[in-house]
Amino acid sequence: MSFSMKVALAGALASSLIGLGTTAGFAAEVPVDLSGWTAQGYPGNFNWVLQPGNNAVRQTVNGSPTVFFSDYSAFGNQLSGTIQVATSGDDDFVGFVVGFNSGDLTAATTDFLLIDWKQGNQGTAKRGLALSHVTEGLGDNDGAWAHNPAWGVDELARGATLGDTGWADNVVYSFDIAYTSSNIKVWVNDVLQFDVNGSFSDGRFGFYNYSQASVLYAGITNETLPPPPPGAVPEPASWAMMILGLGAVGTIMRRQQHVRIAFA
Ligand SMILES: [Ca+2]
Ligand SMILES: [Ca+2]
Repeated sequence: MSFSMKVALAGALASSLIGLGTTAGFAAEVPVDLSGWTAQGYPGNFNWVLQPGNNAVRQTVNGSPTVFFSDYSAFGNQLSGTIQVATSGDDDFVGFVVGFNSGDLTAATTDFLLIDWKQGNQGTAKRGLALSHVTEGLGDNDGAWAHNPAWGVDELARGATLGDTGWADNVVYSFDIAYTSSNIKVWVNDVLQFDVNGSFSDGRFGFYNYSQASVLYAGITNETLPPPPPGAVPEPASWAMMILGLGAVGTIMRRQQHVRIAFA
């Protein structure tokens, strides 16, 4: 092969690689500046401390449900980073909210998703990773604690491999959360834990703690997801129907519930 042919081939190869890069994706993971995010919870029951560089945050209080949520909408985005419970103390809930709107913890009516992960079994609170639909706010009660549908927290799924496995002390886990109007996927350490279709609401990404101190989120990035393929049809059906059914049961059961008031 002549030198000129080699040059031409190399040029063609380079062009096709560039073409792949632009058409097939390789969307950039962009570091997220957390200085514009918002902390919410019950007064005196949370403390989200931004870390140097504004790309990590540590929550220090063992208290009622609290969130630290993004300054951009979650639809069409994938949030990634690491989560670590940087202590051997306690065994409670850490995780995320998705499609969250400011004020949702205490709102009477809500429509967001909760991804929570408990280290140990404790009374009605189950260890492991769960995905739930939250319809009546998220207080210090059997909704957040036991995923009781009577309190507007309806479990949609347990994690594929972590559904009955708690987080370990001081271990750094990677996470990825991809969210659209019709699907949510969640990976932990690159293992797909949830791939759930539904008819979801827009709102923010947020970090979530409940009754767990010393939780560090770091190396946070965001990636814009490619648009859904043409003709992709959302599937609002199955879990929405299930929630309607559970909602009816929840209404009947509501009177029997007790509010949790102590952090254990
Ligand atoms: Ca606790
Ligand atoms: Ca505990």
